[in-house]
Amino acid sequence: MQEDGGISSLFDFLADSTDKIIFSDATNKDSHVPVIHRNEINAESFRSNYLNKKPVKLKGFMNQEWTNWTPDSLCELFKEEPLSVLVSKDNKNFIDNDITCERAQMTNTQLFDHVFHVSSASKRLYFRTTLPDALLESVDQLPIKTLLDREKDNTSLLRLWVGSSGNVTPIHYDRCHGVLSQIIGTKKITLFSPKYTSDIYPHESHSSRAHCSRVCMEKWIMGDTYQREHYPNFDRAKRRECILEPGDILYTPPGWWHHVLSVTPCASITVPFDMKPGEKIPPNMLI
Ligand SMILES: O=C(O)CCC(=O)C(=O)O
Repeated sequence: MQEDGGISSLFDFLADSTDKIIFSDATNKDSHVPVIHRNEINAESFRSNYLNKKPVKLKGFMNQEWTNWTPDSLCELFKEEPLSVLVSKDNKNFIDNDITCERAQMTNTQLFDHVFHVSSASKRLYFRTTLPDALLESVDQLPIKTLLDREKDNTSLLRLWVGSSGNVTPIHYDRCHGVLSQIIGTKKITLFSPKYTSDIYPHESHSSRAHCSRVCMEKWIMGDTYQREHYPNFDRAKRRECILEPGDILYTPPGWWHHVLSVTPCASITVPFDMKPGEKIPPNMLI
């Protein structure tokens, strides 16, 4: 697949899927997240151009050993434990709460066989877990740490995400710097600047979902009457799109809204870096 211009080449791949709509909807006002190769950036230029400013896709920042992980070798890391896995109530959207998801217990082979070898459309699964030691060692080697200048971050915040093709993490923002590192499979991420917050229609500020949008992007794009009537300004929010493939890393600044679609079965690692005192807090995080 080509670099981010490869969005159109995903059409065939998604034939007969409603997700196709997302790929076909790109308009002139949408744009792609910039792509930077390791030899084109250093810590200083990263800080002046991207840190706390805008998302960027980074290539060449993951060691080979990361992308050598396979479904089978990841599966082996979990053979001792029964796994608690998210099952989406609408078989599409995954937020870790009782409104959106239930939990199922299964063994490592049941999970990995289902996600990677069974057609997942009937029952999509998302497994989100802290990192086993073998993966933590790989994260310690992550060259992106030199860009972010964060050597001593809290490793308990790191997560491995293993999920089915078609899984959606709906539009939300995080309070930390996000580093989404793709190990297996392809994800499509759509991002919106915090300046579009009113067009994103967040849940009430006092609710536990204040960092989540009320808009269902897929339904909105397909012209769903309820969505169009209740969230009429959603298309004022300029979308930035990014395709992540194994070895790619997406940096997302705090407060940036994002929507993540797993285009294929995927394994990714999220490396959240807390904001430092003195960093400018986006207005949507202050509400
Ligand atoms: O990969 C996903 O499904 C969601 C990841 C995400 O939202 C994040 O890293 O902030």
